[in-house]
Amino acid sequence: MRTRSTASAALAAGVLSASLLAASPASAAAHQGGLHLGYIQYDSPGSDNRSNSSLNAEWVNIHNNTRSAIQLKGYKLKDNTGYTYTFGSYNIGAGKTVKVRTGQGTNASGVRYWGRGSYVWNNTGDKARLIKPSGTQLDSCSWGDGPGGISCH
Ligand SMILES: [Ca+2]
Repeated sequence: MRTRSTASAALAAGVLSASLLAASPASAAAHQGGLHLGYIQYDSPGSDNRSNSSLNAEWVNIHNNTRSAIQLKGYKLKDNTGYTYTFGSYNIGAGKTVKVRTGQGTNASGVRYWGRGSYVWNNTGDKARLIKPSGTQLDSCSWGDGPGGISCH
């Protein structure tokens, strides 16, 4: 009896650690399955001359990897300094991507313009956050000093 309960305890522990091991890839998959930050081109190519085209070559992709459209009104993008972009009404379809460019421009399907006159994403390292209208942080992505961009997933 004693031996049997020890054996079943060991078996239960084995099952538990197996489920813990399985939890990691499952939660990563769940994360990618949601609305999340995609590629971030934090370093606008060429010299940072603050021209509108250069500002717009700095951007963030947000990807909707769910099976439903999501209304982004009130969702926010925020950097380490506290600069914040708040979405107006924008319906992102299932499986779709919306690009938020730093400079000025005319909003269209798949692209939103922050409307800034200076860069937001630091080339020397920064952190992007995607925040729900409730204030809950949905995703974040950070990078260090270096040229180019980062694939957040
Ligand atoms: Ca930049």
